[in-house]
Amino acid sequence: MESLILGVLLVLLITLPTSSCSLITKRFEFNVEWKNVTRLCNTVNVLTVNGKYPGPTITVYEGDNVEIKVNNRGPDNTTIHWHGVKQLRTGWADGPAYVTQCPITKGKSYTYKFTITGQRGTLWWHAHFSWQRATVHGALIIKPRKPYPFPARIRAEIPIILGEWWNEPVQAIEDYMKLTGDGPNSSNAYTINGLPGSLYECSNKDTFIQKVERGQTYMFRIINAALNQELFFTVENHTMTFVEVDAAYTKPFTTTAIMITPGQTTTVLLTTNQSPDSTGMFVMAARPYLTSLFPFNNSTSIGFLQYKTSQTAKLKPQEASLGYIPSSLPKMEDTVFATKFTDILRSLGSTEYPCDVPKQIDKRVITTISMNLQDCPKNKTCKGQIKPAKAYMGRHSPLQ
Ligand SMILES: [Cu+2]
Repeated sequence: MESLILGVLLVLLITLPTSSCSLITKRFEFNVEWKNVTRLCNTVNVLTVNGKYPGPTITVYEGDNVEIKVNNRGPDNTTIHWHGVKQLRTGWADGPAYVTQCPITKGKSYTYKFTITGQRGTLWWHAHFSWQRATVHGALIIKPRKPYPFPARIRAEIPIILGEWWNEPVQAIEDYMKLTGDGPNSSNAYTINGLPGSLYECSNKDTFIQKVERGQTYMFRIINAALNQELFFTVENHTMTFVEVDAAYTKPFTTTAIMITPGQTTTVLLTTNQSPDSTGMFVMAARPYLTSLFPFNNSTSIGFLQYKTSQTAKLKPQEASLGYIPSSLPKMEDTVFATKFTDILRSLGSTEYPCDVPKQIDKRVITTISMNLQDCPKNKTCKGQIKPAKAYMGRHSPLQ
């Protein structure tokens, strides 16, 4: 009898789901397809997901199973990478072409299946073939199953995707780079949610405006989808409280601006506690952090936070603060700010969300990364603006 009860218990244990194993499967469908998009008075046929630039936001809960069917309706190979998802026991669903999978060829489909385990916060997805990610990207938001570890009544969640825009197909830039050995051409504009903002030519109507109510706290889910640049981001007269990076909670800290690296994602809280003027507008702005000899785009993308007031409904973006860059936006070469900001970043490290890094060090490894310029080889024509650049990574492992 005892063995029968034990046997029944064993069967139940094997068949019942555990708390970490979700029965919920969220399904999405992505059509990778061309779409004409006009920015800076230039119309470019860009690759998109479901005709959207930036692409659709995926929202799931921690523990969910996720299935995304990707249909390749473009002419080239493609894959989608779920940036930052740990992919425990589903490495083949990660997405980098030729690394974890063969690319999805023209006209074919592939369904990515994975489970979100032990992560919550802001991540993103992007194409992982060639330079397609310049326009094929979007937010991947993981809602927590438990309450947030910070006190907040969130009025709304707002994805802020920082990106770059080129006035020509990115494939042409990549091809030219390969042909010449030169660095890639700079982008023509930075963007906030796909819009360059009114500081750029032809862009008054292509300016991101987020309507908010006064006296509320908003959760900004910020993603740096730029291909090459670290970016500063600020909102005029407001502070932001940093609470999470790359889907891991941080010790909260309050700042007037943030720095975010390409591929990085973060969540900040912003309270609308200012007294707006009659326009209701506050400028949000992004510009690169860069100290480089190479040619690059050092312009600024702006958008607006617009408080809902009785007068603001009729205002157009070009009527408010046109051409204004908030003083809280760090200057392009502000290494002091960038360093200070990075130094403050700490994981939450609470009992509930511990920072489990190995503390016993067996071997120390020093890695150096450098970039050099190489003269054009004899009897060859180098067309680049600069000498071809070569990146090196060396490793030196001293004895214990
Ligand atoms: Cu990525």
